[in-house]
Amino acid sequence: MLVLAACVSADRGGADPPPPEPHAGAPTAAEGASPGAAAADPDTGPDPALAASGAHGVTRGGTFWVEWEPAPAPIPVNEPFELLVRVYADGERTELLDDVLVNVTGWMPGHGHGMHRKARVVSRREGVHRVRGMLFHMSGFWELNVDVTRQFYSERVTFPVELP
Ligand SMILES: [Cu+2]
Repeated sequence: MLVLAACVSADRGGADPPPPEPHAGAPTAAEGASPGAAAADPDTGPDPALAASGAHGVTRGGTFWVEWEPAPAPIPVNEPFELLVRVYADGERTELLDDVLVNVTGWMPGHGHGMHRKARVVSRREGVHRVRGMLFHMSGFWELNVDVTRQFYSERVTFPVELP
């Protein structure tokens, strides 16, 4: 008992140095994480400003890789624009899928509203979906959502779009 007490006491006595060690370790871990976060994967962290000229990314379940480009580019404020959307099976975007459907919607999370109109796919040829009727009626931060459906299965990818 006395020995244990002494040991505990001794450990506590030596506990002053240990705290600095975890502290020293924590910053190291944080430093290690920062560069990784800074080196954002373009497939998962598109620049909202750049996304106004098109982007690509993977759906949340990791099944589909979506690539889109607006016309005109970049996306104009309060003017109709079209999108060309392609869906691939792989991140290298080499395997174009022609057996999927897409639906595109816009949302302004900061304002809690979407678009005033509903976009629709007007043609789908060889895996290229032409979406007409897009209209981002105000400047600011938009989310461009692409829902990809294959048979009865659907996954979404959200692209941040910043309009000046
Ligand atoms: Cu708004």
